[in-house]
Amino acid sequence: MAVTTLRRLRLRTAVRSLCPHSTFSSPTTDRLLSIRPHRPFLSPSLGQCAFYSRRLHPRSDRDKVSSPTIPERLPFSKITQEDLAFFRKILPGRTITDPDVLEANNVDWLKSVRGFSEVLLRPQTTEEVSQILRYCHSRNLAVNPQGGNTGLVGGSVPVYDELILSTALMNNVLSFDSVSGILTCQAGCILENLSLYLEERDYIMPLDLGAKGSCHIGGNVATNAGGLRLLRYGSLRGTVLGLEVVLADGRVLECLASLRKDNTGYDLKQLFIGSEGTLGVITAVSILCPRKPKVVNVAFLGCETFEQLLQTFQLCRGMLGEILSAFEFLDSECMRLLNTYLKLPNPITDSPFYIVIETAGSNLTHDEEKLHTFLEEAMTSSLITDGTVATEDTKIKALWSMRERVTEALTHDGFTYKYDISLPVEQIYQLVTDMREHLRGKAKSVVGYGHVGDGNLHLNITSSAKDPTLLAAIEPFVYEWTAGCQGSISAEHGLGLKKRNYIYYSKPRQAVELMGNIKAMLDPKGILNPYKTLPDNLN
Ligand code: FAD
Ligand code: 2HG
Ligand code: ZN
Repeated sequence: MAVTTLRRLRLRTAVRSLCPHSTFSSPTTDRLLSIRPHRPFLSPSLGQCAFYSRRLHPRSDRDKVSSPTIPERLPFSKITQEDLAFFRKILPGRTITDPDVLEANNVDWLKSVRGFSEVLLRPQTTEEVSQILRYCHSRNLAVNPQGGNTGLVGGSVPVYDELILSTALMNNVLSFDSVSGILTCQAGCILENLSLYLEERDYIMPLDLGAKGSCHIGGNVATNAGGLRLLRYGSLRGTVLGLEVVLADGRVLECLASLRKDNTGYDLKQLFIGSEGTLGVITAVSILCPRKPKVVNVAFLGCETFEQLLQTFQLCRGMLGEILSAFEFLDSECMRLLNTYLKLPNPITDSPFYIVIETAGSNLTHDEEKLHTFLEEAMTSSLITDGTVATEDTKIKALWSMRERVTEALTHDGFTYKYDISLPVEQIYQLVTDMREHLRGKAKSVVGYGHVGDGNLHLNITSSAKDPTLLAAIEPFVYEWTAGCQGSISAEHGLGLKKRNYIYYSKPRQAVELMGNIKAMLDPKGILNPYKTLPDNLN
């Protein structure tokens, strides 16, 4: 029986290489721009209902959050004609005030929050960013740094009338060393463009994510984005070697070292990685890139239980070892949404869980043999029930779409409540099961997917429209559950506007206070991305 099933696996591989997945759409560079969901915008006051409609009940010191509401507009200056004249002088043709153009910059990717900025600044150089911030600092004007605006926690758009400082025109590669693999580029380079640039030179970016067609490397660093390759290449905290950052008062902090090792004092760049635009504007990044693997295989597998999925992960780590580059999962609810809204057919038989395994190595025979031995073992032990393997680029992309496009499919299902949770890996799906039971049909869909290899669950819950009653049932349940397992309430997306008041579920008060001290030291007037990341009382 196991042999038959395995033969089917092999057969599927062969069939895939003969007939392309014509029904799959392959990713394009502008895909993200064309899939913006169409749902009504929320004003900040309405947004309040969405994200802050209830107070948390303090149970311990950690839980004593300040008022979970959007704070009043802080006393920043309002932009004047003189201010505009200054910006137009330093950024001729790149100081945008046309409300139609500004619309896309005022609304987040999820169309869940919107700001009311009247000015978009598009600098091209670090010197221009420095001039902008020096001026804003002296005038007490608030600034919202923005990259590709694909952030999922409401951090990328203004809350009120903060000026939007976009890195869209800061998109040059500054240098690439083909011996060390160190790339230095401006912050506004689109991740996918960098990947293409590197692939031509036999290298790849150490990170990859579904938003690659729009997100900027500066935005990735500012959110410390994880993504699909973290299992293999680690976090940006390890691969980013240097940063150039413009501080709130316009000073340029040049920490753009391109060294693998550098223990001279505090590692200041780490402060800016994951700081979500609240401590400085990242203007350039130096990053260590891995060699492009010669052979890539992707397996899409079906599994009956999450327990078996975890056992498959264990087996996979042991048997694939150094060639394993990703281990991702989605549940059958995700598959239903992919089928329904994106018309992506299931490439294998229906299963409660699906796994995407990627191997990346240098020897075709060695890698394929390893993968097939692993698959044979997984099938013989009945850990997986069905599967298909892709070896060609277009088919690999098609299989990856099944995982990467879940976020997009969800936007068609209704209003989405998103949770990005880090947990001990053996507990990650229990939260989905418990949440389903807890909500007892109150939600339209409750789906689980994510980065198993990193212990990172994406729990997404939809309803046909924004639903405060549903929200009240989800929160603080989800945060208490997570804190109960010593998990993190934000594994990789950051806190932004939406999650900042829940920080105490994952960080002790003392640590949050220290964060406030650092913010006050680097940005004493609080002009950089106000109302984000830190809780209300520290903003
Ligand atoms: P933006 O959204 O523009 O900004 C995000 C934050 O960074 C904001 O707070 C902003 O102020 C700040 N910022 C941006 N640029 C700078 C800068 N130069 N200097 C200082 N601050 C700056 N995230 C993951 O971790 N893993 C995933 O797998 C993943 N997949 C995604 C898939 C989809 C379809 C989408 C829509 C999002 C996904 N994300 C994922 C969310 C992720 O945070 C972003 O996609 C990405 O890292 C943000 O980059 P951006 O350029 O769009 O930044
Ligand atoms: C992913 O891993 C992203 O696909 C997005 O981090 C997750 O939309 C989400 O919740
Ligand atoms: Zn993710």
